[in-house]
Amino acid sequence: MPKISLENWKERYRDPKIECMGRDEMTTLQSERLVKQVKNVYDHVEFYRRKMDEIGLKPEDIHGLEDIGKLPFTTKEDLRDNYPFGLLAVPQEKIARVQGTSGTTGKLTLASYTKKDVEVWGECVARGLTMAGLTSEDRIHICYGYGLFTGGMGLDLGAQALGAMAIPMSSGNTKRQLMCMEDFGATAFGCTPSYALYLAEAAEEAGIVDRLQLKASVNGAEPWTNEMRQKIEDILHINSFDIYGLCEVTGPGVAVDCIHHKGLHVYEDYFYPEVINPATGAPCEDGEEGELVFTTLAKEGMPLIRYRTKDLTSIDHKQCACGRTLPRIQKFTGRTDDMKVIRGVNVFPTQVETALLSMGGGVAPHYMLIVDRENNLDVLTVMVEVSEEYFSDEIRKLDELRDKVAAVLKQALGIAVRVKLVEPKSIQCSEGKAKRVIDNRIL
Ligand code: DLL
Repeated sequence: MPKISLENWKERYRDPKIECMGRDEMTTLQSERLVKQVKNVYDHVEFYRRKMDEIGLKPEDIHGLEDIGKLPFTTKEDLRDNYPFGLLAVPQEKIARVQGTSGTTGKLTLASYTKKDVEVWGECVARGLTMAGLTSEDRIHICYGYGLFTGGMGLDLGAQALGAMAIPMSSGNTKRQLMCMEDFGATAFGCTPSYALYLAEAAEEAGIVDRLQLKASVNGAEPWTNEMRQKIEDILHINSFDIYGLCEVTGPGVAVDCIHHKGLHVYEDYFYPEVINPATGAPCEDGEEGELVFTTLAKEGMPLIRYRTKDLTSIDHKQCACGRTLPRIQKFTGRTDDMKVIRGVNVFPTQVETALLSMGGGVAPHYMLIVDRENNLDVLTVMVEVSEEYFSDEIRKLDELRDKVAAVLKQALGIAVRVKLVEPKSIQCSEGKAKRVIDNRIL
């Protein structure tokens, strides 16, 4: 299929009223939802009630968006402290599904959704798929993982809401992915951008690009550049779109970019975005870089008030060339913490530390993570210092230890890891905050 050019692109909206709503009308809608949500969490979530009481804030003090700055922030650490179900605003039997992602301490970050939350999630993804030019006639090959990770289920729900055909492949086995793409006549696919490029190159190598009927891809869960998008588009002759989300807020479908690729449109009727200075908490101007913060305006299961994503970006409220008034966030420039997204999986250096410490003898908790991109796929190498006695020992024992460390790390992180055992004291100790990650990827 030839790639559709910008000139020939017909803008489509799933919900034109919301997507092109005037600023005043949107502010009124958001204000009404915020007031209701604040009262809801105050009445039903002890954590929020306590936090508001501590600063003498009552729900009646929140009259609309203009008062949002009075509300305290919520952090990933708050989620951890209330793990797994401490932040629910409904009884547990109302929870229709849970989704999760890696947390900082080996525990998951868990998010709970009611039936209505799941519907809203599907609706938001469907808005994004529509923005990518897809309709009920499309066949969407989903090679995001299914499971606690929101990628597979999120795209699936979006395809369902759109009335399109979902092809739930999950990740892995590239040959089989390509065979099914061709045999089932997939017209679109979703996966991480790094895997999309890998798939594209595999299709090219196998000489099957012309036999595929693809016209679009929807990629996210990790940072990627416009150059990478162009590469995927050029190989497969498709249009590729960036999709963002996090399980706490909803999975994929919090924001998606349109054909103009000038930022990702945030579905602000459900997820109110703020960009703040991460050090002071003060709001940033449009165009100024800071930390993205979300308030879930209509979430029932686990509503979040001013949730700090740790993702760094800037926001633009000007109307887009596509006609949408939904504000756009720029591609992320990094995070405020040391989390790395590797092959779509969130990895914290502290997870490595916890796993190494749990192993007992043989290894020291001195380590370094090195992330590379080989053949367009992320590769994680973990350098680990070995205790003195092991180093003077026979090679076989070292090999065994390396395999054991690799198995333990794979179990802890959920991705395969290359392990390099190194001599004691060979990993550089930095002064002050330890530098635990070297990221050689050009993102
Ligand atoms: O990664 C949800 C998702 C699935 C988004 C599939 C898109 C496609 P989590 O596992 O909770 O959720 O990880 C969320 O991943 O805070 C960002 O740091 C990063 N991230 C997600 N999407 C993008 C993107 C899913 N498009 C964390 N660009 C977020 C850059 C992204 N980073």
